[in-house]
Amino acid sequence: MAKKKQKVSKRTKAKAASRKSVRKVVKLAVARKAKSKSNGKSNGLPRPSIKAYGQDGKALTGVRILDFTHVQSGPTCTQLLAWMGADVIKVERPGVGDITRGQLVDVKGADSLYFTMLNHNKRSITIDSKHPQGKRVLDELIKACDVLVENFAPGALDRMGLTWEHIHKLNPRMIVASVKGFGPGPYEDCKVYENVAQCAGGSASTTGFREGPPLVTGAQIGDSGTGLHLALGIMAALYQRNRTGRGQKVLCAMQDGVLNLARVKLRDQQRLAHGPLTEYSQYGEGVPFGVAVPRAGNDSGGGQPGWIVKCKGWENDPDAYLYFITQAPVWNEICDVIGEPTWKNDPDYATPKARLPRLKQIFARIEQFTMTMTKFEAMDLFNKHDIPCGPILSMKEIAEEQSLRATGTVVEVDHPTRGKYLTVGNPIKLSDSPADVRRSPLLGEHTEEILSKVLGYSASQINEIKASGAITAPDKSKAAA
Ligand code: CAO
Repeated sequence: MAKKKQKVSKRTKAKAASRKSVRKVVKLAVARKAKSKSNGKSNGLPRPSIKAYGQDGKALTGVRILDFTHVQSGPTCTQLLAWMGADVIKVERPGVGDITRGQLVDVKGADSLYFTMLNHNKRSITIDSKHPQGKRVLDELIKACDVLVENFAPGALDRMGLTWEHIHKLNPRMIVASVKGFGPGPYEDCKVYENVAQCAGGSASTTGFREGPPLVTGAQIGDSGTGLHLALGIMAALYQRNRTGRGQKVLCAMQDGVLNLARVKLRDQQRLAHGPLTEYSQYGEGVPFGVAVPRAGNDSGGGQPGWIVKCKGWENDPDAYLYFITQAPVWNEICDVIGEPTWKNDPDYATPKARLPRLKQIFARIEQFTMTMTKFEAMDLFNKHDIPCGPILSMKEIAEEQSLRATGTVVEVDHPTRGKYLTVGNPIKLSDSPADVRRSPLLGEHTEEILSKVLGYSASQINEIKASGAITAPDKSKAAA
């Protein structure tokens, strides 16, 4: 009897095993079929969405950012991530907030444009990160977020107790992204602002006119430039996390970011060892080069010489100028348009090399011509002949430019305390993830919403946290009494 039972169970087992292997074969066949349907390029990704473009969420839908940034560099980064669909939770000090809320104020009692223009599409929660109860709330937020972004002074995050070790113990998937002024080295402990980075990153030394002092540029290459670099690093870390399951540190030093944007100047530094930089005006002017890359005025940074020339009205309008490029392939057209047809075959002008020592004189002739027309007329005329050039646009002209409004690059936003204002929208256009620009949050506007909806705290727990003083500013009247 026992033997019979044994035999039956052996048979049942064998049958089950064969059923299992049949199932396996069927599964493999299905997988193979699916693979062949997609041209053998099965990569484990979902099938293409059938929803209309722009209707299937945003690029970063589902990514939650714990935004500890302030001033400009960090907020630039998190604003970009927010425009791409991330849920950005900006943590601010109770009663104080990001210092820029109150800097360069134009409308009394309202958040400044400095703040509003860098913090769109975010939510604001106020937490005192040094208060024990505040620390507990932050720990919960760390568990609920994918990325922590910060640009505090060196060491400040650690002083809050938010070390890499602490964060990673709570959430091993967390990406911790930081902007600092300098990378590891002699200056790593220094606080840094925009212009310090422009100076330390090689931009200031190579900007301006040869005869003048170093110059900083209006474009915020130290702050916003580094914020852009950081956003790219975060994207890459998120992508890598899909494979590894773990977070990592992302560090962008402002000095490095500026140097990256000024890399053509490090190129020129090395070219100096092989002779003068012939495309710099000073070569044509016979001024010897020193040991370092000089300031190049308005010389173009590439192999096609360019300069800024005056246009009609320059005497009264500081922006009546045009950037003109003597691009070699259209040299004949340039000669014809400006009325110097003989230059086409003149050995002193016919080749780019022959022109290099004569650039000052060539641009003076071009300027004589452009001074007879407005910058916009000049732009129209030269572009008809494929000659590259660009009008110097003032911020007023840019603000009024309708084509920038049409693309969402310049956007009008309404704000409850300051009213309507213009801002720069997302300059990165994604066809399946269009950015809508929503106003910046008021200080602590979403504190309760985040505590209840993100962290799941009950009303009584929220009241308890409030009473502890961890999320509200101390009552000044009580303190004075
Ligand atoms: N609760 C409690 N304390 C908070 C807080 C919160 N929610 N948020 C910030 N703080 C505290 C910090 O912990 C820090 O305190 P400690 O010095 O005691 O540790 C303090 O606020 C000030 O932070 P900070 O030193 O970063 O700010 P700062 O105004 O002195 O310096 C800046 C500003 C920009 C120079 C500095 O943050 C910095 O060098 N950042 C890195 C580089 C950078 O991004 N620069 C570009 C800025 S944009 O131009």
